[in-house]
Parts: sequence; C-alpha cells; structure tokens
Amino acid sequence: MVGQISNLDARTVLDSRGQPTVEVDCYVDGKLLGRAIVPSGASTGAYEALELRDGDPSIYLGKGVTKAVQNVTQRIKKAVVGLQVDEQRTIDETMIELDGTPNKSNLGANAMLGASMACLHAGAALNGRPLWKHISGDNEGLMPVPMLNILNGGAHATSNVDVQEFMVMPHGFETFQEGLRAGVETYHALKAELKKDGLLGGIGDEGGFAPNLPTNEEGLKYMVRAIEGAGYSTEEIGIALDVASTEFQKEDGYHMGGEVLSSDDLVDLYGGWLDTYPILSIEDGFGEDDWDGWAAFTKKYGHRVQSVGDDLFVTQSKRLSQGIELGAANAMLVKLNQVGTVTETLASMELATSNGMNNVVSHRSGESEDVTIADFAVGTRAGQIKTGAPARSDRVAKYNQLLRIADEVSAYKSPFKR
Ligand code: 2PG
Ligand code: MG
Repeated sequence: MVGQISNLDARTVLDSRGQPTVEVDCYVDGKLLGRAIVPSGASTGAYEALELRDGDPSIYLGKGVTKAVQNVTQRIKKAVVGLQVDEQRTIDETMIELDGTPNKSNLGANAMLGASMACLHAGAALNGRPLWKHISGDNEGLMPVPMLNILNGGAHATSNVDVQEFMVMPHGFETFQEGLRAGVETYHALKAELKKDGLLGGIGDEGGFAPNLPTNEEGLKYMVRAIEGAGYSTEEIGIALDVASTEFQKEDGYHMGGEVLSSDDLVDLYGGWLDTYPILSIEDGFGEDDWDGWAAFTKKYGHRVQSVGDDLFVTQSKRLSQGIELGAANAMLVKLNQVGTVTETLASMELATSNGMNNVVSHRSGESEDVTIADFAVGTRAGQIKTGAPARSDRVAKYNQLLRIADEVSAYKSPFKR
C-alpha cells in the first residue's frame, strides 16, 4: 500500500513574537511530504482548545513547548503511523480519541494541530495537487477578500487604543490582485497621514501602525483619511473592526475609552459608528459570555453589518450551535488552532455556511512563515481572510501565497458587493 504515514517528526521553532511554537514534519512511505508550523494568539478566548506550554520559568519564560513536541513524536506518531495520509478525517479522529478530553488538554491543541496540518500538506503532495485544490476537492477555488489590519491597538499594541484591529476591506474590485493592491496602497497612505500629524511610531504585532490616539473614533477617521488619501472611495474599500472586547470587559462592564459601558451602550455606540463610517464588519463587539449583547446587536444591526464571532465561537461547533439558536452573530471567525484539527474546523465552517453565516479565515497574532491559511481560505471558499498588515514576512507570506494561487484561481466574489 502506498500513501501511508511512516513517521512524524517535530521540533520547537519560533513565532513572529519570538515565542517558541511547534513545527511538525509528516513522512509518507519514508519521504518528507508535509510540514506545518502552529500559530499562537495573544487575545485568546477562554473557550479555545488548550495550547500546551511547559510552564518552566527558566526556559523561554515558561512558554516552552517541549511537552507538545514530545506528544507528537511519541504518542501521536504511534497512533497515526500506518494510516493513509490523505484520509484526514481518520487521522484527526484518531488523535481526538487518543486525547480524550473536551479541550485537547491531554495532548495539547498545538501538538494536534501541527500533526493535523502537516498531514494535510502531505496528503496534497501525495496526490500531486496544490494544497488549496486538495482542500476544495471537486469544487472550484474562490479567492478571499482580504481584511488588512493596518492600525493596531488593544492587546497587540502598547498604545491607548482599545479597539484591537482597524482593517481595510477592498471589496469593490474585480480581482484579488487589484483588491490587495488597493489595500496595500491604503496602508502606505495611512503611514503618510500619521507622519503628517507626528504620530508615526512603532508597529503592532500584526504589522499595522500603533499610534496613541485620543479616542477609538479617531482611529476610524484615520482609516477614512487613508482610504481617500490613497485615491479610493469608501464605496470600494470598507472598514472591518475587531474590537476584541473580551479583553476589556470587567465585572462592571466594558472599560472603553476611559468609561464603563453596558452592552446596551455598546450597541448604541456601534450603531452611531455605522451611521458615520463605512464599516462592513465588526468582530467580537461583545464579550465571549455576553450572549445577550451579541443577540441584541445582531438583531438590530445584522442586516447592515457583518457581526463576527471569534472568542464567542472559538471555531467550535458546540458554541456555534448555541450562537445559531440565539441569533448571536452572522459570521464566524475561523482559526484552526482554536479547535485543534483540520476536520473539526471544516465541520464548524460547514455548520456556519449551512445556517447562512459567513466564514472569515484568520491568522493569529503570533504567526510564522507557514501559509496554510492562504490555501485553506481559497480551498474552503470562505470568501474572506484576515491576515494582518502588508508588513513583516509572517503576514506578507500569506498575501504572497494568495497572489501565487490567484494565477490559477480568478473567482473573487465579495460578500459585500451590492
Ligand atoms: C484576533 C486574533 C488575530 P489573537 O483576535 O482575531 O487577529 O488575535 O491571535 O491575538 O487572538
Ligand atoms: Mg478577534
């Protein structure tokens, strides 16, 4: 029989923040056919699958991943060697069973996802197909509309801006290449605008500028200035926000802009922003347990804006089902490491789509040269991807991979085209 996993190897490598993370190699019939690096978040949701860290403060400040690496090279390897590498579901189910916990705390979601993605790559290589085609199967690929995070705040910056991500969405273009170019030119225009005002300082974890601003709304104003400064209209390029509000939700409410706001206050605040700015999408506008806040907002404004659950759903079918029942959101953020296997990610996406919701494939704030999510977005026909600013190779690598894929896939259909 050909096509069987003959070995899994793993090691500690570094992510874009200089933190250790897991890299896995998948060997098939004695040959190295697939490799993947696991990303890592900073604004992680409480319901995410567990990222296994050693916790030894003398090594990488407690963030070492030697146990996770060992879990790949010993327990996971033992369980999957001999399986057909292109039977992704069997491989993932074998690992899930071996782990035996609801949150992957036994093997570690980082160990499991590394193995899962390395096998996915190896399966594609075995069949001589590009990864996106291996994922799409009989379906055509679809280029995603990119969300470029050009202004960083929250947990990804040291500024005073609460909103974590101000992204541009070039939705009014015919091709991915044109859309990306418009987004990149807007990034450069933002730099010029900030420079003019003496606000150009460092950049955040995802490559966007990270100025101190008097208010969150000031960030929105800069976004419009940047879009127009680049010579585009707000009809062609919209704004997407990731408020990441779980980060500033305390017992007494949302600590935002120096005030303490209730869920209702936030609904009104976002409503006001929607009236004034070309916002197409708001992610994590409410905290991960504030189901009522989510449902109230989506009920009132869901016809005007994409309401995206990240920390809320953590890419897990169980949480998503609850959200569907409550009408909590109309889109799901897709992060493979929140759930820990390719198969479970695909199942959650399918559940979202079959309930009329959008999927937005996403990077983590800690990334690497691994570009799996670029192919994943095209192959699953998600239609949207957020993968940072066009700055630093950990972010740019994804856009460059999408540009390569765009040589073969031209379909580029924005969910926002009117
Ligand atoms: C998010 C992500 C990615 P992190 O909140 O959507 O931008 O951030 O990886 O830090 O959770
Ligand atoms: Mg988020």
